[in-house]
Order: sequence, then structure tokens, then C-alpha cells
Amino acid sequence: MNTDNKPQVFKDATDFKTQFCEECESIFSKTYDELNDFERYYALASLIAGKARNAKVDGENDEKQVYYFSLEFLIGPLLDNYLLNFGVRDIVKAGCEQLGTPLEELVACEADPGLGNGGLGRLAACFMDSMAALGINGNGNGMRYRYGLFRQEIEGGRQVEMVDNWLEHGFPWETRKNESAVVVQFGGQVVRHQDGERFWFTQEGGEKVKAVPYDVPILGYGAKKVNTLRLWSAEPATEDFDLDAFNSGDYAKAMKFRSDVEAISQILYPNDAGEHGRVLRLKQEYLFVSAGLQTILRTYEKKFGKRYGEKLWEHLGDHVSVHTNDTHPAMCGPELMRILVDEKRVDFDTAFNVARKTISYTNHTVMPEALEKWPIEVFRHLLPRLYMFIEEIDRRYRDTLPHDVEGWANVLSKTAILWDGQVRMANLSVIFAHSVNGVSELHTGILKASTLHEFYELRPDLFNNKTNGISHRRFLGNANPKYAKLICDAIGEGWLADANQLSQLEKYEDDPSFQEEFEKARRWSKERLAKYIFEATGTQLDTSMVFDVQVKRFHAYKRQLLNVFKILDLYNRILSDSSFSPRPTAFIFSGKAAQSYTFAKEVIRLINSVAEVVNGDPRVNDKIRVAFVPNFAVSSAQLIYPATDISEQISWAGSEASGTSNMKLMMNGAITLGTYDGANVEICDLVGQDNIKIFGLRTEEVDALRAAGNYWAWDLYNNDRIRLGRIIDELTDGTLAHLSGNFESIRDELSISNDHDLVLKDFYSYVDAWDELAQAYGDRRAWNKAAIHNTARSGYFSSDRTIREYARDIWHIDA
Ligand code: GPK
Repeated sequence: MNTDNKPQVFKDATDFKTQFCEECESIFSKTYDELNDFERYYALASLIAGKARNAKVDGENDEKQVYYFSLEFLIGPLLDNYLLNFGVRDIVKAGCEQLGTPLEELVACEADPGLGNGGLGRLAACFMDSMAALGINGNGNGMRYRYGLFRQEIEGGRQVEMVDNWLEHGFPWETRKNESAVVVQFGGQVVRHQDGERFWFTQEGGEKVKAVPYDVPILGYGAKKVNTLRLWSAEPATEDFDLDAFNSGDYAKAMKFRSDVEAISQILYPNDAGEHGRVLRLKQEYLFVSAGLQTILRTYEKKFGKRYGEKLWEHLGDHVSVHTNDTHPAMCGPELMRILVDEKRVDFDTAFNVARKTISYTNHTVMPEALEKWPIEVFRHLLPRLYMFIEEIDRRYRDTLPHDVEGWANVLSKTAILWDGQVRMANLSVIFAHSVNGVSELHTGILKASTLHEFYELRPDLFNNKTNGISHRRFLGNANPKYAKLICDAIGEGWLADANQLSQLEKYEDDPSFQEEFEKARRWSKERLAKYIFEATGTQLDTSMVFDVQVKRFHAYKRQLLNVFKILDLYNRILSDSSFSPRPTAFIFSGKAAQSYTFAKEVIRLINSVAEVVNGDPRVNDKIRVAFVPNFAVSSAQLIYPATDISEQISWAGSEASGTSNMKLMMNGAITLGTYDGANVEICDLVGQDNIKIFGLRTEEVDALRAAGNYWAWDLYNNDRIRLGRIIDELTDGTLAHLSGNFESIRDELSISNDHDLVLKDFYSYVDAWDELAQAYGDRRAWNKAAIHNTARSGYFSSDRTIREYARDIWHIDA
């Protein structure tokens, strides 16, 4: 897959081999033949990283700079994607073959940087790819965690968290930029100074931390643009090194300071859409906000200082957009004001208006427990000067609210920043933004109608929707090489640059020879996955089975439990009714649960226990199999999506903001079995009811059920002791206990919460929908047609489309 007009990275395979071997020698002082596979990978990645950094690009341009602030960038392995973007994948593949190590084996050596939890972090990475592809000046600003999200192992069916030492063997894509380090200050006291009329504040004492950036080049498709992902690392500021302790020989004391500071960039918090109450997290948030903004303003001043003179800062929003990914960077508003007012001597009102013109905010969840809040005391102690700005903005905000309108007290209680002793970060984000967006049509509707309703009433113009998207180049082009080749052979390579061209596949949906090739590609992907799963878990899967997949973070609202109930129902029915013969199916799960999320971890243990029972029972194991793939990551996801027949997207309606694995799976030709939730709604609109299977309560029905207050989940249990009741009994009657015990806590949770996540409520609708969908698999022709149709309609979900919308509506740039 070569692109036209690509810069000449390698003339041909021979040229590539020469450069590759030179790189091997310059890095390791050994010949290619003397190196092991990892070292060869490392040399190859270093060669490509060097080319990315030096790629001939359009050069400096005056267009707006977008800074995407995100605590997470789940970038995944870069090598294969950069070969695709440089248009040299075929040359490199041929060269590697000639040298004797298949490219795939080198690609597989790459560590997967675990710098994100799940969808939110991966979205940020897809956006970086699309901004570069579209030629936007898109800069990422994030954290360089020394240890990524934990590595998940399974022992006795349980998730065990291991350290993810992703930097152990080096990260060839990054460059440390000592000269760009900045100082970030925590704690201390605010001191007021006065000189005649003029007064100002400084923050004295406290702790000074040096933030050092590591830059990763982000290579756009076609290599026309290279952007930077800047990741910050915390180090002690030299002047604060405890020299006294050091000199007096108290190394432990001197070093403790060091490790306290370094702790700030040590770990990624493993909570996905969950609680973040730790001070260290607040420090992380402030560090990357402050360090990022300091360098942004420095760059801007250098570039525009002469042009604008006194009016310099008023123009910031014309040239700079700061986009805040969720509330984690919510301090961008007050921090920008602090720098402008305290350091650049801009007046308060101007600074606020500049901040608001520059900053925009994306909300990613309506789950109440995921909306960040910090105790005022903690906040003020850590960031005394910043807190003064927040307090003043909150005071002015309250003043501007019309006191005489009905419901004023309610509006205030919902929208004020400071409330009940807490700093509410979502409200802070909204008040400092000129744009607030949700991530699917449905989600944005819920923000307007409930989560942020009072803000919406006050400022409807702030709100807009930007339905999420995914990097189609990575998740189809790289991940599914056989299908991608088939698509290229049919419609050319244009779809890599313009995903809408995938619609040209519609004319092949019914084409028998295309369908045959599609099946072959799918079979190859299923074999590849089956091999991976066997090596990782020892579980053997038959690739003639339907591959039914649910891969995502473990969370009650995503309802992996509902999926397990369905599998247990199938198990029971096969055993009790010899005439019952479901479509032979392999149920594949993957995903991590937060360390402290007991319920989610028990669901993982349940899946592994069901797997043990089902896979080991010859009465059923030719009809159903269950596999749990440990340590879900971008790299393993890329093996799973292309092998999937049924995509499980079964969150209760109104809970999943968007979902993005639904898009990745659809694009790879999986059929969605889903609720009318998040972006499933839009998938349904695009592919039509015949090419998706929707089940369960709709959002309005869920709302009505909750409002009515007359749902008694245990009635369902009592009324059906044959199917649903039996499954619930099996949680505690020993059926599943062999591996590591019963599941009382899951049963208790269902009963105590009165089935909060509607697992029992949606059960029948779900199992019926699955039965029908799995039966439909038997008509291979109709199935393949629907599968190819899903790919053909998936162009809309390219993050290129999403980013064009952000650029046009929020950042106000042409792309
Ligand atoms: C939402 F709030 C959060 C969070 O902390 N982490 C996270 O990954 C996800 N998300 C949503 O749950 C998904 O529905 C959505 O597709 C994704 O963010 C990207 O917007």
C-alpha cells in the first residue's frame, strides 16, 4: 500500500536493507545477523522514528495550533502504522523477508505503551493520527507515566495486577527535551504585593517541581505532516534538592524528596470512568496543565510578540486552541488566567475572556461517580493561588445568575463550581469553555436534557455533538491486512486517505467471488487469533465457530454479566434439552477491571469459571466455548477485531457515552448485537435494521422504569426458576465453584441494587436477539453481505471525519 507523492524514505528494498543494517550497527555495534529479534525491532523503530522526526513537512505555518490536553494517550505500537503512513510497508516487508526475519515478527516485539485506560485514551490517540493526516497543527499534551496501566494476568480465574514496566527496554520513539523543561509549583503561601495603585500576588515557598517533556513524533498518513505528542515527566527542580540533608549524609531524606516528586509521573490511575480522589492525581492534573500552558505561551509570545505588542494576549484565541479531554485538564482555565494575570499583567476580565475563547471541553460520561470533584481544603492547600481564581470566577458566576427567576436556587446548586465543600471540575470546565461537546448524538442529547441541563438552558449555544471516530488506517489498514488488501484490490487505495470511499464496497456486497475472498480473509484472521489465544491461555478455539466478542473495560454498566448469563443459559439449555442445538459459538472476552472495583473483578473471575466448566464439558464444548484473553491492549485488540463475527455492545441504554470498539468491529465486518445506546444508534441508522441486531429497553424506557419505581427485579427470579432463576442459583450452588469458589457477591449485588444495570430486565430480549442473530449466521451469503455492508458504511466513523468537525465547529480552522 504505497501512497502517491510520498517522500522517498527508501528507494527500494535494497536501499532499505542497507539503511537498516547501518542502523543496527550504529545502535548496537553489531551486525544485523548478530542481533536478536528485539534488537532488530529496536533498530528498525529507531530508523523509522528518525525519519519521522526529520520528515520533510510543509514546515512552519501560521495556521492555528491546536493543543489537545489529555491525561491519557493510548497510542499502541507505532512501527507498523508509521510504515503504512510513510507508504513503505511493502518495501520494508520485502526487505525484512530477504534479511530472514518476517516484518510481523519484528512488529510483534514492540512494547504497547499503556498510557491510557480505555476508550478515552484511545480516542486521543486516534485524534492525533487524524490531525496529522489532515495537516492540522495538532499537538498532544499529556503525561509520560513511568509505569503504564497494570499488566493483567489471570491466576485461578482472578485478575492479578502486575507492574507494566513499558520503558524497561527503552522507547525508541521519544526524545527528551531538557531545554524545554519548566518549573511547576505546589503548595506554599500566596503573598500580596503593592506598589502605589498596582498590586499583585505571588506564591511563595511550597514545592517546586521540574517538568521535563519527552516528545513523540506523530506521523500523518502520506507523511505530509509530522506533529508532536508531548509527554511530561516530573523531576525535582535542582534548586530544591535538599542539599543540607545530602551534605550531612542523610541520603534517605534527600532521596525521599526526590521520590515524592517523581511519584507525580510514576503511575497512571487505573480508574476508567470512576472515582479519582487522590491528591497525587490532582498533582498530575496540575503538572501537565501548567507545564503545557507555560510552553504554549512561551512559543506564542516568541512568534507573535512583535506583531501584536501590547495586545498580544488578547489575540491568543485566534492562534491557539486548547482542547480539554474530559475534566482531567479542567485547571487549564484558571491556570491560563493565573499566568496571564500574575505573570503577563493582563487584567482579570480580559484574561477570563481570553481563556474562554481559547478553551473547549469534551464530556465523555454521564455516570455520576465519574464526574470529578475535589475537597476545597485539599485543593486550596495544594494550589492556593489557583484556588483564588476559581473562587473569584465562581463568585462572579453566581452574581451573573438572574436571582429572580424561578428555580434559581436549583440552577445554582447544579452549576456553581464550589458546592458542598467541593470543587466540581465539570462545572469548572463548562464555565471556562466556548464549546462543550458530547461524543455521540444520544450522549449529547442526554447532556442537554439532564447531566448539564441547567447550563444548556442558560447557554444553548455552547453545546454541540461530535460523534467519536477511530483511526481506520490502524484498525482496518494495519489490523486486518488480508481484508485491507482485498478492499484495495477492489476499490483502490483511496479509502486510506478518505474513508468515505469504503462505500464503493457496496457494489461488491453480493459478489460471490468477493464474498469468497472475504471469508478467506476472515478465516485467516480467526486462525491468527485462535493461535494467539491458545498461546496465551491454552484455550483451543475452533475457527469454524462463530466468534462472538466483547472487549472493553469491565464495568457494571457495560454488562459483561449479561453476556455471561446468556452463555450459562445456553449451557443449561443444551444440557436439559437434547434437541436444542445453538449455532456453535466461541465467546471471547477481554478487558481490565480497576484494581479496586471488586464487582468488576468478580465478573472476570466468573467468566473464567464459566470457561473452565464449559470448555471442559464434552456435552457442550463442541457447541460453545469461552475464552478470556488476558491483558487487553491496543496490540491484542488489533488481533481480535478482524476475527469477530458478532460484536457485543450491550450497555444499558443511556449509559455508554459513545463506545468506539463498536465502530472498530463494524468496520472490520462484524455484526453488532447491541442496545440502542451511545453510537450504536448511529451505526443502526447507517447500516439499517437488517444489518444490526438491536434489543432491550430504550433510553426513554429505562428512564420511565427508574422514575416509576415499581420494578422489582427479584420477581423475575421468582417467576422463572427454569432459566433466569436457575442461572442466579448457579452463582452460588457450586456449579461454578470449582476453579475458585462461588459468586455470592454478584448475586448479592443484583439483589441489593435491585438490578441497577438491568441485567435481569433485558435478559430475555437479549437471549432471543442472540439466538436469532446466531441462526442468521447459517445463511453464509446473507451474512457476508451484511458484514461487507457494515464495512462499506463505516467510513463515517473514521476519526478524520470527527476531527474535521472539531476543526470546523470548535477550533475554527479549515481542514
Ligand atoms: C469515559 F468518562 C470516561 C472515562 O473516564 N474513560 C473512558 O474511556 C469513554 N470513557 C466512554 O465510556 C465511551 O463511551 C467513549 O466512547 C469513550 O470514552 C471516548 O469518548
